[in-house]
Amino acid sequence: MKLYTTDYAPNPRRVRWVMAEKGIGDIELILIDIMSLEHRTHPVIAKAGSPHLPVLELEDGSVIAESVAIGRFLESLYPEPNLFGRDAREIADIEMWTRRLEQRLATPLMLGTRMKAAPLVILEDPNAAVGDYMFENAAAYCAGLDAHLASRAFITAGRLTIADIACVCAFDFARIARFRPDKSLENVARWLGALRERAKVLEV
Ligand SMILES: N[C@@H](CCC(=O)N[C@@H](CS)C(=O)NCC(=O)O)C(=O)O
Repeated sequence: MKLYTTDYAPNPRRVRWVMAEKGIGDIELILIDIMSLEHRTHPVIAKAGSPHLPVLELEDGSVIAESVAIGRFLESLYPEPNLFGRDAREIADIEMWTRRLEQRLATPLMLGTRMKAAPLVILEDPNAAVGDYMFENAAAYCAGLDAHLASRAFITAGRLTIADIACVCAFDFARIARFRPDKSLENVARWLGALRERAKVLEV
């Protein structure tokens, strides 16, 4: 299999993080130069029906897109360590948190960054007001997340899951547009610090 990926982008990084957690070493990484818009004309990426990364190409030449869908596919091939849930209840909780955090936090952070970060003008028409709105929404959600994390080291299930990975990748990406969770949110800071350290060790 081949993973079409790119440096610095949050969604491909989610998949590389899943691969690192699971010790997956037999998927070839194909580096795409997103800043020269290589992804918009690449024939394999075109098969996914949307010019976005990551894309996983299977041995039969078919493709899977969407970072969480790719992660879920990899989990079925490489079950350990479990990142998507071991039983019905865990699967539901992890899905609930992943979707909630995607909609309320990760997407506003990623879109806000695209609207505000000067180098990304190649990909997006910048609009600082829309970017500010996205960041204000993400910042407001962070307060609730801080309360949730007061008694937890991870978002749910008592261990690292795709919900943590999806979120941390968005927080890290938003640093290029200078988004930082409010300093008073100590639980978010502790959680982010621990997971950034983990990602550093895994080199993702
Ligand atoms: N929901 C998709 C989002 C994919 C996406 O937006 N990828 C970005 C990189 S993080 C991209 O390829 N952008 C290219 C562009 O905007 O032209 C996923 O989770 O994989």
